[in-house]
Amino acid sequence: MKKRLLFVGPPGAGKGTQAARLCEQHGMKHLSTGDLLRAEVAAGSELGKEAEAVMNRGELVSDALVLAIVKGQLGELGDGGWLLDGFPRNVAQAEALKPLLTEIGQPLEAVVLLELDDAVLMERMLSRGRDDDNEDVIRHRLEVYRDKTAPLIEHYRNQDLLIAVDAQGSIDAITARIEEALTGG
Ligand code: B4P
Repeated sequence: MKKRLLFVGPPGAGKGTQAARLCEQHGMKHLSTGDLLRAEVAAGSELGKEAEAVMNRGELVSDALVLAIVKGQLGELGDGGWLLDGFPRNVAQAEALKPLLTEIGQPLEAVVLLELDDAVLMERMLSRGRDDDNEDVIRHRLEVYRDKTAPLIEHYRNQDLLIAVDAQGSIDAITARIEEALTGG
């Protein structure tokens, strides 16, 4: 199975949910920029204070801040495989990531795109109830996704790395779909 991965998809598509399961089942390291940012917010660090307002507006945190966090974690990736969840979020972050992975001798093997309708995304996020999960903010996050993150789909398709997976259905069914896609089935 391919084990050096990125997850891309609209907010609420289930990237965090599926990434945690896949990493647990296959002994891979899970690196979620959303979780790392929320940990900084909870710790009340300077970085967290800067990120909190941006996240609660549904905007993307600055590339410099996210890259600083990711760079600090790359040494911890190990050699059992890894999954970057929610990063990169735009083409600039993707371009910054590539040489960092080359430097550690661990190039990317696949980019999993989780695809889901807006109505289902909205429903899932409203029931999750995180601080940045109210209807206006979610709408804005969907716009930001289309504007800034969706261009990554073409970016990685052109590099022959993109695998699109239908993210509708039960959590188990989606995990099975992802595993099948990653083993070339
Ligand atoms: P993230 O933490 O990445 O979260 P997300 O996109 O909102 O959700 P995800 O797709 O992981 O969905 P989840 O599994 O939770 O981003 C949050 C914010 O952080 C961003 O808006 C941004 O401000 C900032 N940020 C993060 N990375 C950044 C970067 N690289 N650059 C700049 N800013 C960055 O699932 C959603 C809900 O659905 C859950 O309640 C789950 O239980 C449920 N669910 C999942 N699968 C389901 C299924 N199959 N059926 C029913 N419910 C399901």
